[in-house]
Amino acid sequence: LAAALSAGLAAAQTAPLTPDIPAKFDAPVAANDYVKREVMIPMRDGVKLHTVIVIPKGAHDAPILLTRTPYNASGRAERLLSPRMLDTLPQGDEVFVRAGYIRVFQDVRGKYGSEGDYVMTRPLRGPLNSSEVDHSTDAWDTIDWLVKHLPESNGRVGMLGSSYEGFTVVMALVNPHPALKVAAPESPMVDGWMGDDWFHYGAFRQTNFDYIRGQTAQKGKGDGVPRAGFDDYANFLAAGSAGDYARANGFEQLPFWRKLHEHPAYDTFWSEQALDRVMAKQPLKVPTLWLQGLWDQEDMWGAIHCYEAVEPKDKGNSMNFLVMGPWRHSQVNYDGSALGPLQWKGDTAEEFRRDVLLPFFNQYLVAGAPKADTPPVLIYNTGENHWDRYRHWPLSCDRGCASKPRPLYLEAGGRLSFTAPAAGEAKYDEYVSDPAKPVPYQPRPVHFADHEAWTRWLLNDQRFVDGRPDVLTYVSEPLAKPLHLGGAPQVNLVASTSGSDSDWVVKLIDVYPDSVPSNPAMGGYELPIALDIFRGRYRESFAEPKAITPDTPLAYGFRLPTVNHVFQPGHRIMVQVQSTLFPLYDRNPQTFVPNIFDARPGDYVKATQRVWHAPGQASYVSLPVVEER
Ligand code: PG9
Repeated sequence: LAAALSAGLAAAQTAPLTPDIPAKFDAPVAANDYVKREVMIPMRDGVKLHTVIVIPKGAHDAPILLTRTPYNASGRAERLLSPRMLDTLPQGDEVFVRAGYIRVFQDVRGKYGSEGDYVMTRPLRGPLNSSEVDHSTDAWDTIDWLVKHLPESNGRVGMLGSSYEGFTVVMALVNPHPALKVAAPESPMVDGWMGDDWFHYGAFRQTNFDYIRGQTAQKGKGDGVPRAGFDDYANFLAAGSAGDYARANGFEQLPFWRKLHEHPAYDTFWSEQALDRVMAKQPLKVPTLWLQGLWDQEDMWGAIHCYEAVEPKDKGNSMNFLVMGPWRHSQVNYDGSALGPLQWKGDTAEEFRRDVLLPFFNQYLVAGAPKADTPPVLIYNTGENHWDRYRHWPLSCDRGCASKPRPLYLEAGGRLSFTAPAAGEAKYDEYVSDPAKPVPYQPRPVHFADHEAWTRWLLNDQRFVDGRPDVLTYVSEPLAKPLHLGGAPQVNLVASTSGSDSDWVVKLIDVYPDSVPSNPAMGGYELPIALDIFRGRYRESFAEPKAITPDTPLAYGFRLPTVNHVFQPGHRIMVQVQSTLFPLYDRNPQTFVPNIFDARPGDYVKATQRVWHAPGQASYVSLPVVEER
């Protein structure tokens, strides 16, 4: 009997050579406080989009929060492996999880689990899109399906997302589905040529190479470009033009790179897909909270320009809302206690999500929710360290604002002054811009993959270049009283170059007092509050580049990013001018060539640059000064 028993036991045991990977493993889900459904939602052209739906267990009459992403819907709903919905969804979603929302992430067509063709920021149907589908129709079809297939929902949908995901929110606002009741495009990519991701005023951003390869070399997750050395300053200098870098790394195979290469100027390829122009043409039908960071190193253009484009049509001040936080790109969804050297009062991002975003969404999505106390404009005051609430924005502008901007003149001797330059002083300052020794945008070594460095470069202490012979520095006297800027500073540079093309970089800087006893590391800190680059060939027309007449003072006008900043007494205002910001921006060869992507080594020449400050040829930054009443 004993022998028979042990034989029986042996038969019940798992044989040593049983393959240890079963055909299928089902993780127990009974203990989860949520139900996850993965579905393929059919679009009007038959293409099915992979959609992850996370529903709180026992939900009924719950609102739906939708994000459409090129960044892997499954991954977006898997922060931690956990039976708790709060842990599995992203940090930014916590307030919505606590409020009982149904959360939906969807892969955009052609990426990750979705069928169809992927087109980078696919334009709306029209001259650039002859198909029957775009992100507006895909959002419509998705929302229609969700409200018909989720019995746990109350049939109301809100959309939210940052950057590319913000772009898909804006797209959903074009002919929106009636069940879309509220939206928050966060740092949406809106105009890729003027000032979001790809270019700034025509200067190409070379960080895009890693992004383009990572996103378009394959359907799923990809890699950046392999590099020979750690320092991308050296890597990109050795490569030559951006086009040379692309060729050496196989980018001709990637259609999106070919499109960029074929459209270096602001032709209809760009202007037709610029969403602020699209939004300007139609009244907003969905209450929308446009949102971005004040130091948004990726999408600085989109939210503020959409807000401004729509505002004239929002007569009742009831649809169009603006939030600008003291944040880097997408920081709204993470911890917002600090940025670079600056420490805020508490976690500004969490505070915003809890006290502003959630009540705003609840108002439109939850039956019986109270009306939220959402100011039309909520902007962090980065000099005084608090939120400001306004009815309108900007506070200071040439027409229709309570305050008018004041020109701050660049003067001889590196001075800045609110009075125009007088005759008799030196007429200009000059420097030599050498494309072989471009000014770095952050201290070397530059490593694009260093996420920390990338997220704070806009706040770097500019003393690391102040004093370089190819950087001009102008500085005011210490301020006797606070100076509040509320709006977008406007550059009016009168400059000449010995070359036939040139870039101009202008930085508006808050210089801390030499000694800051409470925070010694900030003594003398040169904090950029707004900076940008302008490609000189577009001086007369963004669509048609023209050679610059050498050695001739010409006016370059461009807008800097929006600020809400109070310069404190004892601080000084500084303006720096230079001609390169490398390797973030590709180098201008300083010789006019048809397409800078194809510049040859011989086209890169040193140029003598002059910034003029003579009567009638005054360079200035028009500051959106707020007259305190
Ligand atoms: N800034 C990123 C991006 C958006 C759209 C196009 C290309 C890049 C992003 O964070 O999604």
